Amino acid sequence: MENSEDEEDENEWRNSFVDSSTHSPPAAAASGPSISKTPVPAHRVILHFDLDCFYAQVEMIRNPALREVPLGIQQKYIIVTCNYVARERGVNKLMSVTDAKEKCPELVLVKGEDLTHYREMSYKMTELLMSYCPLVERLGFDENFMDVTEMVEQRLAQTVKFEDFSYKGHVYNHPSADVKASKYPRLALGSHIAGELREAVHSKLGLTGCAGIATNKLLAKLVSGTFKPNQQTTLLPENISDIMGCLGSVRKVPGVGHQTAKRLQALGLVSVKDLQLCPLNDLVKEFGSPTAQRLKNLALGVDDSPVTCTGAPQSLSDEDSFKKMSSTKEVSEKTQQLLSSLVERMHKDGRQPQTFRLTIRKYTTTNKWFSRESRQCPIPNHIGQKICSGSSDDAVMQLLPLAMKLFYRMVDYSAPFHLTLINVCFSNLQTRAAAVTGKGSITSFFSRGTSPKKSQTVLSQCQHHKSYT
Ligand code: DCP
Ligand code: MG
Ligand code: MG
Repeated sequence: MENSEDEEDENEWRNSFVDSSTHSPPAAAASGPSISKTPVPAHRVILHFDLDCFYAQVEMIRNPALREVPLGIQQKYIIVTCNYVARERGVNKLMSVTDAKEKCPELVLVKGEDLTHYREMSYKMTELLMSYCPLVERLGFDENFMDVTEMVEQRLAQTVKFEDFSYKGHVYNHPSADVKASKYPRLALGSHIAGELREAVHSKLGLTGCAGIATNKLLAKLVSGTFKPNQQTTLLPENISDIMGCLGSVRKVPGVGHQTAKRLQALGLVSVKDLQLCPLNDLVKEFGSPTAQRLKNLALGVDDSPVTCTGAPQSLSDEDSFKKMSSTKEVSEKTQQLLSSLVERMHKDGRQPQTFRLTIRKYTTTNKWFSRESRQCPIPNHIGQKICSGSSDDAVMQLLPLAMKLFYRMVDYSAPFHLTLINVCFSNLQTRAAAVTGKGSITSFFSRGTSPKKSQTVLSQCQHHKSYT
């Protein structure tokens, strides 16, 4: 929570659905079905995976003794997540440490401010899924969408008798034993693929998680948490209105964020039902046609947005927040510390960053969380090369004066100041191939340790799949 995830992860979350008031979504994600130019397959099978108590699982893998005890992962004064032993004893995600200790005095706490291990495991998970089918899209650190339509079609062609098997796992609002696979055979096959993938994730990475199986991303995400932990649920088309109706507030619809919910509330629309019943024209007046249509569709469980191959992050960043920082010495020390870990990650990534950005948050009583300011500058080639070649200490020492220059452009240090956050970010990341062709590339990220040939194949499949989006 305190350290930022890769920016791309943050953007993905917004781009995937509708609430993008501060980011412009890519054309494909922005377009509602009414203006979408390229058709999507009629019978998609989309999976959504969400790992169980993710940070806690990573810590339990690192130290198996923690499996037996109630475990909380602490960032500053908050328990960002806890294992299921702790949840049985009344501890919840995002509880304050004080409240959690009160509920469960025997709670064991592990600090979770350094995201290195979580990030590594997160990308291993995506990479593993991509080795089965390249159409994988990350959503945050512990979630992935996967479009398995083609895998399903291949299996469908080989399957003769559906009477012999049923759905794997739960079926939303049905006892699953009662539903025959011959009813929606594609979803039934999808449920088996999801089961196999969850098994692979468990045997290869030691992680458990939930999966949702449905005909689009929105529904797959909504249904995946129906039974937790370590279970999976399929949503049949006839139960779409049930699951949407259960949501209650519009805020529960993935992609309807705070800003959109506020604007909907101003129109008197609070529940999903209100949104379903609202005349489209009223929404068009407030949001414009594409967004209005998109909102209406989301409320009805309709989502044509494609699963978009994530590829490597577009930028790498790290940040820390604190109660008060008010001297340039502290700013310089903190920036140096953040740069050290960022430069190390950048080196492992292998690409050369072209741009450096410094972001700060100044303390204000009125607008505590939304007052970030940033400045950026190009990174001189000789520093970029130092990052790539692993001369990390040198690179940090040369980046620090650049960072401080950007800082002085935002803060008048001759007067008192009060910062609550510093973020350092590398963007415009270029591979050597990209430097030659002048194009951005995502080849290096997932292919570390694999042959270039293999990553090329996966990528060309990605591009092939993307072509229908
Ligand atoms: N996280 C965080 N700050 C937040 C929300 C989440 O640092 N405000 C981190 C900790 C979680 C991870 O992201 O482990 C994934 O978030 P989830 O909401 O998926 O929660 P968990 O995976 O921990 O639990 P669950 O089993 O309910 O999915
Ligand atoms: Mg999770
Ligand atoms: Mg999650």
